[in-house]
Amino acid sequence: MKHKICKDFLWGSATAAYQCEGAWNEGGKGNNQWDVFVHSKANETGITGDISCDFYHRYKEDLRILKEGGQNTFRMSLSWSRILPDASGKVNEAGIKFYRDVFDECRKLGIEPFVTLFHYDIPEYLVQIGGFENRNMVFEFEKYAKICFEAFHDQVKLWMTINEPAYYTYCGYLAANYPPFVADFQRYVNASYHVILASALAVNAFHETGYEGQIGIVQDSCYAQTPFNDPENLAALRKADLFYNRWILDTSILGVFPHDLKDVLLEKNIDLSVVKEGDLDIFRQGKIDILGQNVYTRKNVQVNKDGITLFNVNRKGKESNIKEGTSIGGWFETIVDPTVERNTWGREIYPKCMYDTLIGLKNDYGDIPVYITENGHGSYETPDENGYVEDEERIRILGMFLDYMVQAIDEGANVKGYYLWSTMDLYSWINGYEKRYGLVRVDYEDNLKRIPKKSYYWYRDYIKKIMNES
Ligand code: BGP
Repeated sequence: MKHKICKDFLWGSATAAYQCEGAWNEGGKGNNQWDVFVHSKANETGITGDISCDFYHRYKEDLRILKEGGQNTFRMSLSWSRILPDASGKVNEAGIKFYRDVFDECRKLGIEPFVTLFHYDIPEYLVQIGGFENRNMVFEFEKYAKICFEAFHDQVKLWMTINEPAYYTYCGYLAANYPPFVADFQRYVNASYHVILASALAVNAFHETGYEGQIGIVQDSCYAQTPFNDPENLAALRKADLFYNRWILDTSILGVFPHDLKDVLLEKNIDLSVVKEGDLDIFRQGKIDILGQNVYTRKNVQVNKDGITLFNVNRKGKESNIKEGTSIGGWFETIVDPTVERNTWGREIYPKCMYDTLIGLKNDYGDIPVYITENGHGSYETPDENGYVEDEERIRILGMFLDYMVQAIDEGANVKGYYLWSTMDLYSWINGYEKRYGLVRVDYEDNLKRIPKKSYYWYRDYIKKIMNES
């Protein structure tokens, strides 16, 4: 049987500005939320993204290696504070030049750039006004987005507004493991609302420019599921689905709020005065063209009966027994399923969530084009004496995810591209540099030398084989 993968399918890998660029105080860049955090006392490990893998100076080498690995597209994000370094609103021309040079290099090599405007790194002067808790942030984001469209529209045709709104505000305002380290449901709702409003404004602004291209948002969670079939658990499933997915998918794809979202939030006495008159029009006018879907793991849930709200995040990998999980008192809790393999950080390895999510999206939202914007496997790694890593575990696991993606495409899912996280080893937010995801090893002890891993060659061959069968 021939697979139904389109001939112009994009096969690539992904990065984000703060995690790979380095050059944190070079080229006129201003400080952002992560620069300030990693240089503060709150950063217990002292690990920073100051240099990281130094993509800023080595992008030509990284793009060449990517291309040689059979990939035809590269996902990256723009550093907001490299483009607008301070509150004056003056554009940093050196920042624009850097990104134009990167895109030129992409075009020269036949690599399609796939660009996210915001991946977790708010400029510090906007943190000072309260970040996304402040409604003005949405207009700041719109301004920034317009500057980017203007500066790069001739080079970039595929845009994403915001990376993982749900996970970003979950970590920053509930689990309190990313800046600004808050655990407060009301503040979480306020920030989350402004994030999706900002995205809709930027989508609308892009459409108004009339520039060629498409724009979307990057959703992080896979579809929620429950093994139970009784009304109580199905109601819990719906709440989990609202919490993880629907507030982003319905507003971005359909331009409306989920019909039951308000009532569910009112159960928790959430003040919804953050929603202003006229906002609905913004959502209606800001519908996305394409969806970015990150795929890491499933959300397997049941009803929560003990009323306890808890967010478990494993920061320490093998030094900790903590299993990743969430419970929201009275709503739902994630299930610890002992039959499912977990990674070193306690996260479920459940490749079928790729298939379930893609088929779910098709059933619920029709044929919106979907890009798998991230799919990866984090692990500790030991290279041989030549620096070569035989990452068999990554190959085994990502192979299963990919096969499920192909199966979903064969069954009609409208998938246009796939980005493996990550192009090379890079900074892993609170997990630093020991947790690695890259197709290419970065030797932090030896001048940031790049050494393709076994998975790099495997991915190249997988792409070739599957395209031959399509
Ligand atoms: C996603 C983020 C990425 C990346 C990845 C792996 O949520 O979009 O930026 O970091 O997860 O996460 P981590 O590095 O925390 O393991």
